[in-house]
Amino acid sequence: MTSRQVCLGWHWYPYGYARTVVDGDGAPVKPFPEWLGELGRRAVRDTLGEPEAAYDIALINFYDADARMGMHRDSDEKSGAPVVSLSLGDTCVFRFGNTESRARPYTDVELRSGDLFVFGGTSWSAYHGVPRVHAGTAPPALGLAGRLNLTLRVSGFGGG
Ligand SMILES: O=C(O)CCC(=O)C(=O)O
Repeated sequence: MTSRQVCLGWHWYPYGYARTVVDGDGAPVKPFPEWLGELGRRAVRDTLGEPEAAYDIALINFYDADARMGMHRDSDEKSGAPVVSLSLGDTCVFRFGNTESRARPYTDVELRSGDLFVFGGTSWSAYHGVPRVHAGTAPPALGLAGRLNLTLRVSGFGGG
């Protein structure tokens, strides 16, 4: 992965979560804001009609023109609640694969600024990645050079 990442609520590192930036400066992780939790709940309500889950993690990835994210699965959370992904800035190619391996079959879709994507049910454990960013395609009014992606997740860790 060559995107740059910051986390809210819980800090992800390969391959687990911590309350501090254990693989960086050791600082406490920044809080997860309530408005992002509401955005996650609303997305799941509107797309899947599923009962509301308590979102408590945001992984925020910044992609410059050369950044990529390899095929992987999100499997370090204890909850199987849908993952909500929100894209801002440059358009990317998002590769959505299968649940067995990083290899084909997969589908490439373009995620544009403002697109919201929900991985629920069996899709929750599908391999996925970002093989390409189309530099310079962000809406000018956003004032963002590059791509930001936020994924909202439910840790299921309990205890707050
Ligand atoms: O940037 C994206 O659209 C995908 C992000 C992702 O796969 C992740 O955070 O696990």
